[in-house]
Formats: sequence, structure tokens, C-alpha cells
Amino acid sequence: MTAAPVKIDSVETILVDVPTIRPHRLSVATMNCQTLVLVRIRCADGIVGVGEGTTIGGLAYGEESPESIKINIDTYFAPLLKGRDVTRPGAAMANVRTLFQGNRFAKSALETALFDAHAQRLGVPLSELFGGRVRDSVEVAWTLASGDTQRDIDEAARVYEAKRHRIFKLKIGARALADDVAHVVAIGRALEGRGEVRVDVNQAWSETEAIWAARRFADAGVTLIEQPIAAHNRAGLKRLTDLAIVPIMADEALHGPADAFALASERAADVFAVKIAQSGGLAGASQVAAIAAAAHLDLYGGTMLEGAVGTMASAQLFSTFGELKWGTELFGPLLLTEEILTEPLRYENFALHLPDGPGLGIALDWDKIDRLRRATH
Ligand code: MUC
Ligand code: MG
Repeated sequence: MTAAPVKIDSVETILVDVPTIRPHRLSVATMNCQTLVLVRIRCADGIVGVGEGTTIGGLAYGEESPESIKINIDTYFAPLLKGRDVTRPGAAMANVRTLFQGNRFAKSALETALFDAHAQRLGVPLSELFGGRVRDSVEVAWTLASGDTQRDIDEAARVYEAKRHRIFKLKIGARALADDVAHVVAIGRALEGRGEVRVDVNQAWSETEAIWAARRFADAGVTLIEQPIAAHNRAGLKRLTDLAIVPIMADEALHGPADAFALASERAADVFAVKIAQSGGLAGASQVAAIAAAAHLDLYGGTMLEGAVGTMASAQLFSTFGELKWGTELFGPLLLTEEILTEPLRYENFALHLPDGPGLGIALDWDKIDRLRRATH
């Protein structure tokens, strides 16, 4: 029996500017604030679905900015979806994908809100829409990106002692190459026997720089190098992977299932950083994971430093992956100074624990969000 149709009453976008707990330095931007892009879909039966389409550093990281995501949803996506049957999220998203090019982050935010509403209506956690959970919690890495070696070491020691994180991803690529290597080696030495060290270069290096650094990282015990070279240089990524000095992870090179297929066919990476926003939504991210599994590639659950909504949407999906060898980096809410949930996400024992409630299983503090939201006209 199919469910009776329920109309979408409204699709609203909200920008929320939240300061970070410290400057977060990437090779492409230094963040002092994160702009959360929230989507709220109200359904005729009273159910409210939420989604998030947050990116990093305005336009510095991807082709969509918080402002473009908002205006494109408001101008194009919302009028199309208003009045549509919300009990068929797959059909609604197929329509959206046929009519609108690109805009992966906007599509991801909308699809999350539609799936959240759908799962709430069915009375099940969102993870059930993707086959159900394989695990009830996901390991969460922490990113060290203060820009200062000693500060990073102190921060790592603090979160390790608190049993919050034992995997550390170091953001590098902004300094001179030799300084970056010295920074990574110093942190690796300080954390020896306690934390695992990985690096994310965010495309900053040439291929020869990457080879030079990888050799030194191998000696220093670094376990993974993420996107060392330009996203479009797939042949170069494959050559680095073939050298097998340190495992290579594709991040910016991976914009959904088509890239996943190309990278997997060429075996141009050892690990995929799966991100719901970069994949154009939860369904696309689940296809990326399926391609990785079929090609015997490892998976890592990535983030665009989303707040609680995008983080929990990602966790719901990642909990269904058969294999999640490299864990996740779903720490976004911990980098922010403001809590937007009535009850914070549960980070304990080095992991994020999934709630059992229907949909995303979280409750937003709308009064707080209303106070924090950016005034837009
Ligand atoms: C990225 O490139 O992986 C993830 C953690 C972090 O600090 O930045 C993001 C984006
Ligand atoms: Mg990355």
C-alpha cells in the first residue's frame, strides 16, 4: 500500500554565523567563523524536516558559497518543491536533479530535509532508509589546524586525555614544504603511542613536492595523506597511489558517483573521503560507498565542517556502511562556540553515538537559531 500524498507547505533557508573555538587554518582559508546553511521543510501533516548545506571558507573550498546555496534554493528549488508530495522524496529529488545542474550542496541540504521528514513519518531513524545500521557509533578524528605546532600538540593531548579523539588530521599546505614536514614530524613525535597522525594538504602541493614529503611522512609514521595535489590531476593522484609510500585519500577529487567510478576504475586512490554534500546528497554518498566497496577501496566518513544537522545526517548514513575502516571526522559541532540543539550530540569514548529517535533523531533549538540567524532581505 502506498502512503497518502502529503504536500510540502514551505521550504525555508537560514544562514547562521557561528564563531569557531579558535582559528581553523586550511591551505585554502583561515576560518574564524562557520556559516551554517540550514533548510527547514514544513509538511502539510505538521512534520518538519531539516537539512544542512554548509561549506568551508565562503567560496574558497568549493563552487558553492553559503549565499549561493541560499539564493539558489530560495529562487529555484523551493518554488519547484512547494506543493509536491513529500512522501516520495526519491521522486522529488529526481525531478530536482533533472531540472537543475550542479549545486551539490544545495541538493544535499534539500535531500536530507526530505529524508528526515520521510523517516519521521515512518517512525524510523534515517539510517533505516539506507538499509539499517551496521554500527551504533562512529569513530571521530580531530583536526589540528591552529597554525601553531605547540598549540596543536597541547590541543591533541587535551582531547586524547578526555577520550574524545585518538586520530589526528593535520591541516598542512599553507607553509613552506620543509616547515610543514617539521610540523608534522614534531606532532607525530609528541603523540607517539597515543594518537594516530594523518595529514590533509587540500590540493596545495605539486606531485614532486608530494613525493618528497610522503617519504619523510612514512618515516614519521603518518598513516594517510589526503588530497595532496590538485583535484583535477587524477593521473598524478594515481601515480602517488601506485608509489605506495603512504596510503592516499581522495577528497576534493571526489564529487559524487561519477568521480568515484573514474577514481575506482583507475585505482587512483587507496581511500575515499565520502561526504554527503560533495556527493550531492545522502543517496549520492551511498552510491560512492557502493562503488568503493565494489572496487575494494577503503572508506572514510568526511565532513565539510557542518554543524549538528549535517553531522548527524552524515553519521546516519555512515552507520550503514559495511566497512568504515578509516573512521570519520564528524567533529564539526565541536569546533563551534554555539550549540543549536536542545540536547547536544553525544561524543564519548572517541566516537559519536547515534540517537535512536525517528529521522535525524535530533531536536533543534529554534529560539536560539532565530537569535543567531543572519538578517537577509
Ligand atoms: C577537508 O578538506 O577535509 C575536514 C576537516 C577539516 O578541518 O576540514 C574539512 C575539509
Ligand atoms: Mg580534505
